[in-house]
Amino acid sequence: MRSPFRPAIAPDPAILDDHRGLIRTIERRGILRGGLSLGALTMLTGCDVGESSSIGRALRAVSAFNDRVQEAIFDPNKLAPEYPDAMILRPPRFNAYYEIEDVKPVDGDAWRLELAGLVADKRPWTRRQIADLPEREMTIRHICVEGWDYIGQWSGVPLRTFLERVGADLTAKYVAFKTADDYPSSIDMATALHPQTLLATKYARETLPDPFGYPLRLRTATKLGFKNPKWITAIEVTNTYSGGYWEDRGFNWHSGI
Ligand SMILES: Nc1nc2c(c(=O)[nH]1)N[C@H]1C(S)=C(S)[C@@H](COP(=O)(O)O)O[C@H]1N2
Ligand SMILES: [Mo]
Repeated sequence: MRSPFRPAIAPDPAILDDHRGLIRTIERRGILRGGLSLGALTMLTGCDVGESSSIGRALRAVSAFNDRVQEAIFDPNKLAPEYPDAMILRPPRFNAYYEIEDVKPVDGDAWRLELAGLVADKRPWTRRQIADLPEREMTIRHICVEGWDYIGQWSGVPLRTFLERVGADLTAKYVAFKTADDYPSSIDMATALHPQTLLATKYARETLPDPFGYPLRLRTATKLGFKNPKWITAIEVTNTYSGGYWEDRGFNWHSGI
């Protein structure tokens, strides 16, 4: 069954059709991680070297334009479709910027969720404290830009509930995340407050398995897979744009409906 839910504007498929293939290409060509501009990506995807910077500039402009359009059309009250339990994929499909064998499990007892930025109460949270918060469950479609998707069921505290609890400034522009595997990510406040945006601690009603973000990950029904950081260690509420792992490598920042 095809879902009617598809991101309104796909994240620059013309630039990058397979981000894992891209990483391999980047590694093969010996270009350092982190120092890659969209212009360099354009070169990797086969454009003439001489044109790369102007094309890069044009692509960046298109991407920034897409971000503005997507933000403007985002409907905070519109819910993404949910599905019956029978459709839940077990186990879920794994993805990261590295292979599943290289996942380093997080020690849940030592783990703390740090808070930063425009938040009144910055005391760190333990796993138990988070487990005591009200929980919501959602069975939604996970869509990866690589071109695959699956139905998954996640539960956890709505990010809105959590942000209210810690006295976050809900008029701030962004909510940014840090993770145990150095995969920064950030989302707009409207998405952070959407009812289908959770700090998930469970998959299919069981504690999240290590590869899928134990002990805490973001799960939002209105964004592409890469905007759902796993193994979250810190949350910052801010008015300063901070991008993200794939966002800094050319993916559309908004990447949602
Ligand atoms: N910390 C972290 N979160 C991450 C990633 C990652 O590499 N590191 N990959 C993203 C991508 S591209 C996808 S599609 C989803 C995959 O989530 P899943 O393994 O639960 O299906 O996680 C996202 N969150
Ligand atoms: Mo993805």
